Amino acid sequence: MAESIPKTKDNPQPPERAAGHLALLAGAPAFSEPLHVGRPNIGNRQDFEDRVRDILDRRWLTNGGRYVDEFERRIAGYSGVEHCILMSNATMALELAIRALGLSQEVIVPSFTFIATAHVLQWQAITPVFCDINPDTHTLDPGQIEKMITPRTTAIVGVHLWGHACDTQAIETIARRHGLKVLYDAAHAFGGSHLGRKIGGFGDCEIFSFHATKFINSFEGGAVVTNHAVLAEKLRMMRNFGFTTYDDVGQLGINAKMTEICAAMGLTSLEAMDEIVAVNRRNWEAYREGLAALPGISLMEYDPTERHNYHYVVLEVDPEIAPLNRDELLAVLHAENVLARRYFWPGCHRMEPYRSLYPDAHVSLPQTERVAERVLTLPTGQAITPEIIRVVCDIIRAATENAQEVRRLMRKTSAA
Ligand code: T4K
Repeated sequence: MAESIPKTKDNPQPPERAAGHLALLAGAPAFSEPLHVGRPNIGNRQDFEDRVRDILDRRWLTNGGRYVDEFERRIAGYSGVEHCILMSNATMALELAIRALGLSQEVIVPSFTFIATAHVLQWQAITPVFCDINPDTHTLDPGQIEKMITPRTTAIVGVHLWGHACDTQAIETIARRHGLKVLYDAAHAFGGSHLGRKIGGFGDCEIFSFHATKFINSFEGGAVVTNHAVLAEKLRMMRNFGFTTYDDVGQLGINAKMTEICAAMGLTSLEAMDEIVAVNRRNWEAYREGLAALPGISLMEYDPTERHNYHYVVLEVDPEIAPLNRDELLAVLHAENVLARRYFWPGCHRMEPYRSLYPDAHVSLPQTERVAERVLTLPTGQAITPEIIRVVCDIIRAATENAQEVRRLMRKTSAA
């Protein structure tokens, strides 16, 4: 059993609020404490504490160990792949996978993603060639990929954003045609399926994140999953300085090992997986009901024929139709202590070093730019209840119904 949610200041319970009573217009915020988007799911504390005690008793803290081994086996088993190589975080996992696959020169990647996906390439002197997305799925648009391929292209990195799988069939057909490697940043997608198969076994390898803010968390953590034994062996060496035996180093390596305590948290979190999915799904459905029929505001759907972790509640605000645009709505929510986030605005290509290095990248990214201006992610997870969601939805409804007044006040505040 995952822990129940105590009514503490970390899990604020909303007061009753009259519709139209917005903090921006008058009065106190709806929530006395901030409602975060990435509040971690904890799982069974007793099981975690028992594991920590065992780790301390056995004095085996890192460099492999019982819990890392078990977490690796369980991730591989769940994802239906032969090999799982745990790492200190998904950024290191991506970086090592890119190096182990021998990528160089140019790699095609979306710009609408967390900055780590681009940084791991640039960090290794590989040019991230930003490719546009499909506005319906927010993942790479296969129709745009071939336009970005040059003789220097070595790979395609797809991102299963929000847990929605990329069009793997189209991507892999293109990759085969041009002799490119394929890897997937599946940081958001653990527990999901695609074409009836578990996410994890697509492309040359896939990368999961187990960061605190993710569906399954190990405080910090990540993994490469793959069916390629040689690649797996190389990655195991690379994450441990390249050691092959106690005394010999067979290749260049680094320290990207996961600790035992992180694996203990990961296992505890994994054991609560079904409950977390159920809560995430319940929350997503509560938002869908609460936000139904609001002009220009839509909740991103999950494909009902596949498995999902329902970890992200993604709102799209169409500025042509909605009475308030995304940023105005964000300001309203923040005034109420609802710390919604505009992931992944403004797109990697609009952040450094990319905006200086590739100032024309935006020309081929019209959908990325459009989507980045519309998206808002809302708080969910085990710290969020349907009662809280009802208040968040009431705030959004009240804001859109009082849009003129909200705008007038915002202008007044920014002029002051
Ligand atoms: N690829 C993709 C597609 C990714 O989204 C990510 C990470 C990666 C690769 C790289 O994975 P890792 O190397 O991190 O394993 C957060 C996470 O730090 C990041 O892991 C995640 N994506 C990204 C989407 O979200 P920030 O900059 O938004 O973090 P921060 O500190 O603002 O926290 C987010 C919210 O969560 C805040 O409202 C506070 C709350 N929070 C956070 C932590 C850490 C808590 O309530 N408790 C906590 O312990 O990046």
